[in-house]
Amino acid sequence: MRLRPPGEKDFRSALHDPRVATVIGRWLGIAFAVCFLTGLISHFQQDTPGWLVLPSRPVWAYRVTQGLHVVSGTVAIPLLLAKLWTVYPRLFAKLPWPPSRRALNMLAERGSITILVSASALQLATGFLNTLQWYPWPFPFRQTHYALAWLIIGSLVLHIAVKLPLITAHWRRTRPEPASDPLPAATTGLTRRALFRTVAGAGTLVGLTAVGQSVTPLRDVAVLAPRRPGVGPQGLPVNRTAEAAGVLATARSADWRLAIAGPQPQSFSLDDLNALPQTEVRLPIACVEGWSQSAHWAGVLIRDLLRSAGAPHDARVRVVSLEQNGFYAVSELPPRFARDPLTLLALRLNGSVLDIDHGYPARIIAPSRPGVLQTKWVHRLEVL
Ligand SMILES: Nc1nc2c(c(=O)[nH]1)N[C@H]1C(S)=C(S)[C@@H](COP(=O)(O)O)O[C@H]1N2
Ligand SMILES: [Mo]
Repeated sequence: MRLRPPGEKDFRSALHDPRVATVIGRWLGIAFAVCFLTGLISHFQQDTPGWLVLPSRPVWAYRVTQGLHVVSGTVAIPLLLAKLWTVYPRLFAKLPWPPSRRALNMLAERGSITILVSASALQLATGFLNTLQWYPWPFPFRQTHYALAWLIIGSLVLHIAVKLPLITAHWRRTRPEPASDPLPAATTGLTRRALFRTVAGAGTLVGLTAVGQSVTPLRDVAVLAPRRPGVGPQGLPVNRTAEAAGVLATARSADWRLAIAGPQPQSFSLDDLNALPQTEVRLPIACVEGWSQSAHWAGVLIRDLLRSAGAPHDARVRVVSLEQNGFYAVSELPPRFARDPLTLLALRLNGSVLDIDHGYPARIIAPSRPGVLQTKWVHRLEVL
């Protein structure tokens, strides 16, 4: 037997066909669309363009969108693997020789698919590692994730446009066509239906492990999650401990005061704050890394504190933590969140004084915002 490199026709499983690629491609398309849109929401929460007004109700909106983001991204991993397996024999299709217009088209198509596949693989892999709270790379995660997202969506739109004739031809289930191939397709192995079931099952399984980070009854299936609902001091997970943030001493110091820089600067001791009217809210922490959980918070309304400092109604506020140099040591409250009747400088959590790891003596809690903006160990509010 003469050895030769494989050609496209050597891959004879009936599952390497456009119908399978179309069906799995549809699922993948939905996962990518959900992931992209929810990702934009999260990005704009953290980097709000001037023209954008973000809603603060329902209070769980961000929790749901970010949960969907992480679930759709996780589910996309087995879907992408299945899709690549279905179509990889196309890699062995021979480019026509001598170079013709058709060969050029094929090359351009392969180029755009290379971008789509490599960007998607990088995006899903780094996103997944992020949900495991592992950042083993030197670049800033969110900005890179955002840029890759646009690259993926752009090349995906191009890919769909190029494949549109094939997609529409295989959108509906068709009777099997007589094989145009002289070699009949292999009839052993998985059927299409079995493949679809396997892929859907794998997607559901990994999806559930992601959902388990937010839905308490499912927390035991969150097998990969570093943080699970209900597990942590005061029944709430912790992302960064006081020790890791280097605030153990300053946060416990008897000299702690809250300073408000505004038209009439103010300074409050913890006793002063406790003596002010207290508000109770039930709001979730929704971490960008995928876990979320609701809790009872009590403390002083930010808008009352701002009023005491003579801040205007539409003031923006910079929130400063005792933490030095951490990524989340400073955050900003846009006017609509600063004056919200649910936005607190929280002093208590689930009925007792804040645990040091949850931000003692005082932290921000606001409705429908990413966890990264719920600043802990606050000691300064600046009216901007
Ligand atoms: N100062 C400061 N605040 C912070 C953080 C931090 O690292 N430093 N982490 C944030 C992140 S990423 C999340 S998800 C929430 C988690 O709050 P918790 O630890 O009280 O559950 O706190 C936020 N507040
Ligand atoms: Mo977070």
